[in-house]
Amino acid sequence: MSARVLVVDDILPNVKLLEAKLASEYYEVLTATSGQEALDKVERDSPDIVLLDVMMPGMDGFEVCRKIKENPEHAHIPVVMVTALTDAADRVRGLEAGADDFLSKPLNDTALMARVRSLVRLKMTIDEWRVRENTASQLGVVDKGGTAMTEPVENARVLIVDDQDYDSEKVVQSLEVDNDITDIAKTGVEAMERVTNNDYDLMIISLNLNSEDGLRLCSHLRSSERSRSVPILMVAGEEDMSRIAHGLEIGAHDYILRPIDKNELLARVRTQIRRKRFQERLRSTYEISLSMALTDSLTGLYNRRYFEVHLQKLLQKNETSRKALGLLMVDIDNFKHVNDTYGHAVGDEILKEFAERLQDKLRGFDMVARLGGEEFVAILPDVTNEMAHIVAERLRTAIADKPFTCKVPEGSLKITTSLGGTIVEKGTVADPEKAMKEVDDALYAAKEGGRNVSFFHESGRLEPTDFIPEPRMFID
Ligand code: GH3
Ligand code: MG
Ligand code: MG
Repeated sequence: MSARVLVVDDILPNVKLLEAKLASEYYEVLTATSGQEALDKVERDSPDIVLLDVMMPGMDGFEVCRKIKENPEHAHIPVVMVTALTDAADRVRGLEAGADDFLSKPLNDTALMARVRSLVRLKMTIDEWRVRENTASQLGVVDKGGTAMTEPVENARVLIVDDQDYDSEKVVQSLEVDNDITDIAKTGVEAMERVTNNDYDLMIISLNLNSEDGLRLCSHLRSSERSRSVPILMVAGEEDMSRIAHGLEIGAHDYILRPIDKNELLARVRTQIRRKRFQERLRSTYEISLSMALTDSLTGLYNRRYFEVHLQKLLQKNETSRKALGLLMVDIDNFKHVNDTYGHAVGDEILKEFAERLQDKLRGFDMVARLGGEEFVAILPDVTNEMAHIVAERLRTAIADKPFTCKVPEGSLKITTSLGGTIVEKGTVADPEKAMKEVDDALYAAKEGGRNVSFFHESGRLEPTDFIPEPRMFID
């Protein structure tokens, strides 16, 4: 996963050192040597994460962090304070300024990379929801400004998994300040049971359980449907650094070292709860708004209105992205004939099933919309030419290879579809009309070419024989 990291330090050799480490892991690195320069770059280059030195002349790291977090446009960019200070009071000051984490100098490489990776992953998830909510707000179905992270942190429900009474008591006491409800589980089995019966906002898990591996439990909770989106805060000792790194890798959100500092714990807990609630709100307003105005009532797919705004956004994103984007126009062949022969109701049945088959054959983050009539469109982010061709042929055969069951005397109808495609290369200036004209022309060529065929703007007609799946070794 590539991401843009902004490194801020007033001492140039420190900047260079971090830049080299991150660049060797294929991160794109931006640098700044003062607080003001850092703020300018946040504004201009929207980094995915900021590594921020605390001690700088003029504006110090705390102030820079506060300024980033005060701006609703930037509040969700994770900030990691890089500091020589190990004093708990300073950590708390940083967390209060909104920092997402701390790293101490000299930097431990494992901790650095694990941290950067897990915070970037979190940000990208939130980014995705922000783009979608933003689309919704442009369409006027949700309030503008809904993308600021201003959720309350109190009255949360927290699960503590720890068999050391001393630690769990300390956690319970710390969280009382926020009026949180806490449950304690002493074993993994107990934890899984609790999770099945309750909705938690956060799970705090010890990596030093007596009878089992806390990491295994974290991984279990990550993969279980019920607890997948509940953040995990790990509790461990300094000597567990590599296991902590592993935990962040498999999806835990944060960690705290023993002896637990109550203020630090509270600050970290609040950050996780705020993020979770923020993400939940984005998701739910998004879902409500969509069902209100942006879907097609017959097929449940996105409608043209949503598609046009979303395509514009994705194309704009594509200007600076490293990935190409595929666009497919999919139109049922001779559909008028179906309607004229069997009536509109049968036509509608076919349209529904057609939409389901398309959706079935696409990835979760591909987007398919019904433009109107029997004309559909799919956006495939992050594809190569070859992948886009495979997808087009997969969609074509998903329609042609199996007759559609519907209320006709024959019991089913053979339906085919033609597809027009284009690839928008990375770094292309956004031009939705041009992309749409390309797929339109390609679709026209597919129809001219006899129908039940895929045609790409760049590479012409696809030969179905090039896309036959490998024969199976054993055929029964
Ligand atoms: P081609 O292979 O060239 O695409 O031919 P076609 O007949 O599919 O295309 P044409 O655009 O001439 O006709 C589209 C038909 O789709 C017209 C109309 O009968 C039908 N249609 C459009 N919207 C709906 C709908 O919502 N429900 C039903 N049942 N039919 C629809
Ligand atoms: Mg048609
Ligand atoms: Mg048509």
